[in-house]
Amino acid sequence: MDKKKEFNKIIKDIKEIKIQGARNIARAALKAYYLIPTKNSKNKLLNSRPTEPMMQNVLEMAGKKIPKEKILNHFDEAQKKINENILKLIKNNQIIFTHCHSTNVVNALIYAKKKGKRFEVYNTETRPLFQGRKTAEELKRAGIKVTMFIDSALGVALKDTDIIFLGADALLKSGIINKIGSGVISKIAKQEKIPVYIIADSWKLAKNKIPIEQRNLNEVWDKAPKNIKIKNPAFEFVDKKYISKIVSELGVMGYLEFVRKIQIN
Ligand code: RUB
Repeated sequence: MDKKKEFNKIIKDIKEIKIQGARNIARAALKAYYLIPTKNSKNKLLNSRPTEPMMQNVLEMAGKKIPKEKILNHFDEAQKKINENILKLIKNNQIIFTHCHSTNVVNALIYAKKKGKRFEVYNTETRPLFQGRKTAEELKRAGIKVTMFIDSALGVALKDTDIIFLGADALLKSGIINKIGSGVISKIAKQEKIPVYIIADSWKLAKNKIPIEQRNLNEVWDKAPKNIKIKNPAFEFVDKKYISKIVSELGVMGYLEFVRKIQIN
């Protein structure tokens, strides 16, 4: 495939959510940028998903001539540290709840399993695009016991849950943004006294205001009758007061400590 074709294919796949999750989007955007490293391609990439700070951050670094290897290596190096950090949090025989699909979360759980931790996972299917199925399949392939619930059963699922791991798309001073549903999960968790851990690479820090992405209405109801109003917000804010700890490559920290460490404005 020539460079232009490959570049356009990556943009198309990001727009159509074939490439999904903050980390995968940032990685794919970098790959595309290095194929055609111009200001124009950077703008095209930024516009393909304007709500992804990790993509914004890595493209900014790439534009500043920070060595390609240094940026590319970060993803796996950060994941390795996250994996080690998460290990300390999981106790044997726990039920861990997760939502949507987060590479940072899934990789860390697979690592914990490899290291001999015994636990099972409850997850949600995550309508309308069902990214929860991707999570369930990947965990199952790694030999982890998974039980999937429809989204509206999350209250039931949380009744048996010991600990919640959520990914993040954006890390803000006041909290995080993650897949729609993360807000209500965190509120129930607080009420039920279930700890909520955000598992995220610190490069997801948001330097600009991040709008909540509103997605295609057809995802919710294809060919819906004209007079029915549909909303499809894809992400949701989780206030720091609901976050027990954030697990990043920098360690396991309270949210305020983390904010101070990475200096979010
Ligand atoms: C994915 C999602 C993930 C974060 C973090 O939403 O909300 O929790 O992006 O993922 P979508 P990761 O599928 O709509 O992109 O850990 O992979 O960066």
